Amino acid sequence: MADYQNLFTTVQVTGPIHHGVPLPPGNEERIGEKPMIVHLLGRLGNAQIGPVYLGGLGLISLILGTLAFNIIGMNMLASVNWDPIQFVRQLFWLALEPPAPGNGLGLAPLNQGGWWQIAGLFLTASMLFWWARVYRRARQLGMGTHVAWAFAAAIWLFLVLGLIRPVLMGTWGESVPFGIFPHLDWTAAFSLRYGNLFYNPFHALSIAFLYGSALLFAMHGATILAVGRYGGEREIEQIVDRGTASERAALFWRWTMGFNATMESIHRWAWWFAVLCPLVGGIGILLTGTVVDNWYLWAIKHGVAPPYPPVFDPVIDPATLQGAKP
Ligand code: 07D
Ligand code: 07D
Repeated sequence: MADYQNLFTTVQVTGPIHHGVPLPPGNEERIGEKPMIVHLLGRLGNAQIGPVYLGGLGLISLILGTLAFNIIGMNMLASVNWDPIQFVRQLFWLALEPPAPGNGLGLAPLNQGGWWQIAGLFLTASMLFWWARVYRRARQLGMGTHVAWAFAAAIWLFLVLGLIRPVLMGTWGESVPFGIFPHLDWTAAFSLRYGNLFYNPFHALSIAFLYGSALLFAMHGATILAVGRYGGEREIEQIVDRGTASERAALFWRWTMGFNATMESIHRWAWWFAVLCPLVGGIGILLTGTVVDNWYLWAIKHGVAPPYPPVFDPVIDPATLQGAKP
């Protein structure tokens, strides 16, 4: 028996090409006046490609981002003696490292972190221009700026990791290298150096929001697909009427858990969970090394973690040992 199922299949209805609403005066023309229909992309999302709005902010952001990306790539290529084979083979291990800790906040020689500083400057500027683009595009379409503020939460963590905290610590050496595995090594080393990030309550909160985001996304995606047979993804006409897919979706959760979201509130939950993940994370990173030097000892002091039973020697703060300070 043919069953209605929608986990992998999509219906692609192709109508007249749609350009979207006109933009207010002061905007540029959109690029790609003859949009394309790509069937394979239609299986993922919408089949129509373009038109796209580039604009000044978009152009600057793309140029700066490309510059940063190329500086990082060229430095990685130089680190394997300009050998393209080794570049591909070792790509995941290659890095563009920040200046050494001893250099403080000054400009470093190009090959001792200077390129990292330039790439970081371009990447940061590119990100901020893209943020401004997201903000302005939303305004020009008469939308709220919710996407921009959610993006700002991610940029906040990014700035804490690579700019704000290093400046507070007084050295670029505290910031993250560019590179796939090198940035993971940095993350592990950071946790170890500051006494195990698991004892940082903001890291724990960030994880709860990360896992919560995945849970909410799974519940929401599943619920809407489950009422797709009643047109549940067509939210507007669903909100007010009895007997709709929307009402079934709500009843499903009320009868399963005793409580349900509404068509609006579920998106608010999603927004807050996603936003709070990097937002509280950034607070946790900002406190590390500036206010709290060792999260494990902090946790013992505040009764968060139990001290080891007295059969062991007392735990010594490694920062008090000889050779710990540079
Ligand atoms: C799926 C949207 C698409 C985005 C993608 C990322 C680049 C980098 C450039 C080599 C969910 C595009 C990647 C442009 C290439 C160069 C120079 C988003 C989706 C596909 N990380 N991290 C990854 C970044 C930090 C950590 C992957 C960026 C912190 C751990 C990818 C930043 C810490 C793990 C990546 C950043 C940290 C990763 C997949 C910036 C703590 C993994 C990302 C700008 C937060 C995972 C090999 C993904 C992995 C992973 C990018 C920062 C920890 C390369 C751009 C310093 C533990 N990180 N990361 O899917 O597989 O995101 O690593 O701050 O296990 Mg990371
Ligand atoms: C990275 C925001 C910046 C990204 C931006 C995007 C481009 C791409 C290109 C389009 C993700 C820029 C995009 C440039 C353009 C294209 C192609 C957001 C970012 C602006 N941890 N941990 C977190 C867990 C441990 C450590 C957060 C779990 C260990 C450090 C998250 C575990 C140690 C840091 C989290 C675990 C450790 C974190 C990240 C388990 C390592 C951070 C949230 C189960 C041994 C970061 C407070 C996020 C943070 C962070 C999860 C373990 C270290 C919740 C589940 C104990 C140093 N960890 N972690 O949104 O905020 O990232 O901590 O073990 O800095 Mg952790």
